[in-house]
Amino acid sequence: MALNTINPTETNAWKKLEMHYNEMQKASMSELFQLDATRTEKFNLKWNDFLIDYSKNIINQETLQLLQELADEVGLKSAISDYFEGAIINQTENRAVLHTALRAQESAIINVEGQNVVSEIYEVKNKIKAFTNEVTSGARTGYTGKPFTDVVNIGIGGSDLGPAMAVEALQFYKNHLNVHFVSNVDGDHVNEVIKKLNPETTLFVIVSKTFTTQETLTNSETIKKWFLSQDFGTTQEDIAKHFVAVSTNIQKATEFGINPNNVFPMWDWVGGRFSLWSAVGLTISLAVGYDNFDELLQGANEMDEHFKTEEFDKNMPVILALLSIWYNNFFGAESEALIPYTQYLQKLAPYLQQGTMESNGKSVGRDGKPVNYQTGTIIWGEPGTNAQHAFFQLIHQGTKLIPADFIGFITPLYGDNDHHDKLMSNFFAQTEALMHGKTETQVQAEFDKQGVSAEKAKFLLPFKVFSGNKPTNTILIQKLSPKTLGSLISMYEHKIFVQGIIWNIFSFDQWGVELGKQLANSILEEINTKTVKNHDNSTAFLLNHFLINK
Ligand code: G6Q
Repeated sequence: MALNTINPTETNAWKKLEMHYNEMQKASMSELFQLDATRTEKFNLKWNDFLIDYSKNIINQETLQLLQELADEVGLKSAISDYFEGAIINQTENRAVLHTALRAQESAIINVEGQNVVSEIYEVKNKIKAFTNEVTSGARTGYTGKPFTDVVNIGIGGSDLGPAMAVEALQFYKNHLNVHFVSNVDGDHVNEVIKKLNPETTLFVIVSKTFTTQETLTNSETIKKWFLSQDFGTTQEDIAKHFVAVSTNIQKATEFGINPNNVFPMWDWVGGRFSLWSAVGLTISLAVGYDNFDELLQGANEMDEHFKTEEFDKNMPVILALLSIWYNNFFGAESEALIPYTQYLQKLAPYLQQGTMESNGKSVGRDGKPVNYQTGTIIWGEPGTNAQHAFFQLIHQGTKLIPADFIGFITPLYGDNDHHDKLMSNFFAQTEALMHGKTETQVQAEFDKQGVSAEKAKFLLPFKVFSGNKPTNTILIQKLSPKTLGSLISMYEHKIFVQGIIWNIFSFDQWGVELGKQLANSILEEINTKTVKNHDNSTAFLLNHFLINK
């Protein structure tokens, strides 16, 4: 079934939201709190180990009501069913979108073109499990009989960012294996990694859905060449012991020298940026053990069920998506910040940048016509408290409205409460300060207390005032674990989906990325043959400068 093609701006709810925005644009959150002592009770969600307090937003109950009407009018409910049931919702590539099936229970029935895919998924999961156990136990060895000590994930984009983010996030749960990632075609990247490796004890996982990606193939060939260098006494046959692949293209992987038994299949209904739940997550499983990998999937599955079954007013991904639409489309916010108060989630923002911006960075509606409203939000962020010492200035006192998600955990993994209490006091203090700001009276009172002269106070006062009223969501989770990480990622995946449905765009293709792949290939040919062909003046000038000076 095809998704509908409703222009959201033509819905009744949108028109009502525009009028409502005129009333709300000057609303003060601090005042809203003063007027309603039960505000937080109304605007928080509790589910499993998650609490989301979204009361620090420029909303009232009518805002939420109208945003939900918008979701109803664009047919979100039936779109969610289509998504989970394997309908061809990636219409421009004629594919289902079923990363949710990868974390479904074994008893689930999910059909793609009339065939239940769950048993195939579990076959691959069992293969991941067996392989992981062989590597981590030392039963599987390299060409000199030594157990593996290092794993190198070779992939880019969706075949890199998810595993890299999750391995970093789950460092606390890691085993003895050293894990490395090679993604960029920049030769300096791969050479820096090679420098740290011993060929006898290193396992290479080539992750490429297509097995045609220039960066990944170039890096894999460079590593293969290094692996076969005479000093190591390796032979062609040893490749099969040290290289495995994750791909839909078994033939190409075999041509590289990989034993077909060591190719972990994936499916075209898994989009790269949503693929960490498939065999693309093999490196995660190797790094933290299969049971933890399975817990990650379990956590995602539980969030899937929440999203699929919960009413919109209690549904975490839906509420987060609607709030984001409110700021993006009515307040004209240009970006959103994502601030995890844990160093482990330092790669969360880059990871979700791909998920969010590759999915919803579209300007043509599902009806093939250009959209006349804003889509894709820009996501950025860094862990707190580091971010506070850097770009928070602009969030507090800049000219732009930047709604922010603050993600924090109640229990620290190493149990260091001294550090954790300091960390979390910053976490709570920031959202409070962003909301209340600091008034002239408060600043003046501080000056009086400090004995600042009247003249100096007059000069400094405007710079020390904070207007406040900056919206935040506080996402407070019990503890960072494979399971809660799975739920967190799944929550953001579904937020992306909801936004794409409301914006009437196709979230699961990426023609902009495909374009980049083609363009680079034709310029490479010109660099190889040292013949600069027809380009605009600037590009020709740059290419010539590069060729002359290289
Ligand atoms: C993700 C994108 C893109 C893709 C990479 C790698 O949704 O399509 O980031 O994952 O281009 O592609 P391969 O896995 O085919 O090498």
